[in-house]
Amino acid sequence: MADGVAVPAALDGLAVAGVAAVPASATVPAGVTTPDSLDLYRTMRFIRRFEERAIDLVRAGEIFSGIHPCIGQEAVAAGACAALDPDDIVLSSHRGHGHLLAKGSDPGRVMAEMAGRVTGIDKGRGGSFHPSDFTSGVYNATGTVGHGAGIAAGIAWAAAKAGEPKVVLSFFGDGAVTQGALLEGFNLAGLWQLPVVYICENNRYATTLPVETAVAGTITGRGEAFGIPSSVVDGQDVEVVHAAVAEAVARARSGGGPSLLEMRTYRYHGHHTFEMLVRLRYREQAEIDAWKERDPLDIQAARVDAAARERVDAEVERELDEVVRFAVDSPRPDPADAMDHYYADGFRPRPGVSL
Ligand SMILES: Cc1ncc(C[n+]2csc(CCOP(=O)(O)OP(=O)(O)O)c2C)c(N)n1
Repeated sequence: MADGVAVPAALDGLAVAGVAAVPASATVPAGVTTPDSLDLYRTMRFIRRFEERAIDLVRAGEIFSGIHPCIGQEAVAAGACAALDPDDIVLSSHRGHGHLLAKGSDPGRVMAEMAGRVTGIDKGRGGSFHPSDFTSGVYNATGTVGHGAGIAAGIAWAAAKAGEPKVVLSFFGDGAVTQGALLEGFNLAGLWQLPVVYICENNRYATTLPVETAVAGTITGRGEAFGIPSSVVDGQDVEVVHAAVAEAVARARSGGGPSLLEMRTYRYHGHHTFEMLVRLRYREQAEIDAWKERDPLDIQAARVDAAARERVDAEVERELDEVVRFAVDSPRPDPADAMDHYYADGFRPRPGVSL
């Protein structure tokens, strides 16, 4: 594990100021296994190439609805999920492919879901935006920005009541911190000391809205207001992310309550692949280029053996060939089944009530 990295002067003024102060002290807590640096690199490489392949499928018309790529933000998903146990729960968002893959979802079934195929994790009903995968512990990503924070508190409360040692990791963007529902979730998590780790992926934009034009005060201040230990983390460095999340997870698991971690990161692509068609002028190319100077894959690649990294890159390509083949070759749902799988097994709406 690295001891943390200094933030280059080139990034001053891009809202990463203050990042260096936090990761330097982020160390993996005693008793927690340190992930292998090459494994972390592999997860990030897999997420990036998976999404690049998915963008190809959008262009080819195999994925109809487009996607929200997390390219550039891979260190957050990879580092955070590496700090979880298989039984822990992840609440994701509309930008959730990286969370699913890092938590252990079957990549072929995730791609098939994005392509609307019956072999997908939600039988092709959830698509790229609203996936859930109960086998890997990734619960439904609601389309309503900010609402996952309350659902996370509810799941954590239920687990605590049941005496299960689960931790819930709730991902959301900087746009979500302006939603009232998120503060309701923070309040309950703080009040009842629930085992939730809130992770804000501050990629600086909510669709086209820059964070500094939308968010009053600070993001961490919102956690502190509810008595939740809150800190800013360098979201470009997967080992720093892992150490910070591992510390928060250990505290939550031992009854120490919630945490809020604001990960400073950046998305290279548009908000959604519709930006491939429409050039939205809300950020300068120079800003994108400056963030690419601290690309999360490059930071991690410098820590691993070059030959091992090349081997991993080749393995990832071979695996993704299979993933894409599986998704594209899988059948689409039969329109006659359109109303199936709306409800949880065993649940039926009351007669006369339409939900
Ligand atoms: C309550 C609510 N308001 C608006 C929207 C429309 N919307 C979808 S994604 C998005 C931007 C979210 O930005 P952020 O939370 O920063 O996440 P990011 O897209 O950057 O990952 C918005 C406004 C929504 N889905 N829900």
